[in-house]
Amino acid sequence: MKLRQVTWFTLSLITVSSLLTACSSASSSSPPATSSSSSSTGSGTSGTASGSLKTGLKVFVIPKNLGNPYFTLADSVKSGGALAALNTLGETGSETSGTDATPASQLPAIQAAITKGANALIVSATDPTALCPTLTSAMNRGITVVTYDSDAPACRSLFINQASTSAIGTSEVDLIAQEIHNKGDIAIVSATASATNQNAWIGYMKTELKKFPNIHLVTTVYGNDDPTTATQVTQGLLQQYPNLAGIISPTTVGIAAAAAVLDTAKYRGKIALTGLGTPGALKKYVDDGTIGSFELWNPANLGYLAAYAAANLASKKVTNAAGQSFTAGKLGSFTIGSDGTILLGPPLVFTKSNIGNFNWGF
Ligand code: RAM
Repeated sequence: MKLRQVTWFTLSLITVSSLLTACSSASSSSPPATSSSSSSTGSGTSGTASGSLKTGLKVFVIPKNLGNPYFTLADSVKSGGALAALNTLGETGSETSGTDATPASQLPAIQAAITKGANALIVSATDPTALCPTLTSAMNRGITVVTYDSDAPACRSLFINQASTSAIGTSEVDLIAQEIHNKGDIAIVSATASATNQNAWIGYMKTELKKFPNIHLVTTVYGNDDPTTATQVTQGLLQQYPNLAGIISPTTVGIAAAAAVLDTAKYRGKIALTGLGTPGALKKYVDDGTIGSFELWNPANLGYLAAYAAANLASKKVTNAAGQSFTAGKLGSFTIGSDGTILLGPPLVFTKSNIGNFNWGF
């Protein structure tokens, strides 16, 4: 194992152990009594532990799509995600989007939120080019726009980044390289071709692959964050590239679909699989050897942090200038970095030895 890998794994394992307590308390905390979609008659100011943030803000959480378990974790009250944080802060939070991870599906939800009098939008961008005209006009009307998970850099104030973009891309390649002993053809099963986060990670994967002259990326296919499509494109890969040694799927929907396809005697242990997935969905594949290791951050913490960032920004407690800090409840203090980006922290690496400690995700 190379030194950089050792450092990455060590960091991740440290993170695993230090977050164990936080993860379990997040999932066991009971939701507040306030309804996540209750109506509000206007914003006020609270003098609570959150500081003098405005309360009653209408905050719309707009994931790439509804029905994606990753975003259910990031957003919901039950998981301790964005809506839980908004409830705690006394805001009026609701989650809305389309059912497909496309701008055609997501844009009407953004427009409807603006029409309903949104004070703040928390958006995972399906396609920055398609979304920016609407998000820019929202900002011009004084609406706070924060992105999380997938950025739209030209039309938001803050981006809540789940983990270092370069480290995700680099480590995904390092994980598959380890599995296939630095040799063979690999493919990527991505989400959508227009998603900022997927493309940024893939960009860093391609850079990292230059260090592995005997590994060849044969293609990238797109499952569109849809289980059926992800299954079909994975099956297509196996037919088209019978000598495939490994697959990287940096999407929770994609890796779960690919794992189900590879979980047969024909492929298990012969075609390596890694990517970004939830431990709840992938534990059985790690246990039976279909997956050696994969990564993810805690999606609920990502949504929770995005909610605190949006509330602080909408309350004018921070701007998007670098160097300012704010407290995000149980997660502690965060500082705004360059380009208006706030970093959640290093992701976790899940293997057979630790996956039993995590049950979130489905
Ligand atoms: C999918 C989405 C999301 C990504 C995760 C890892 O659910 O594509 O944007 O961050 O996977």
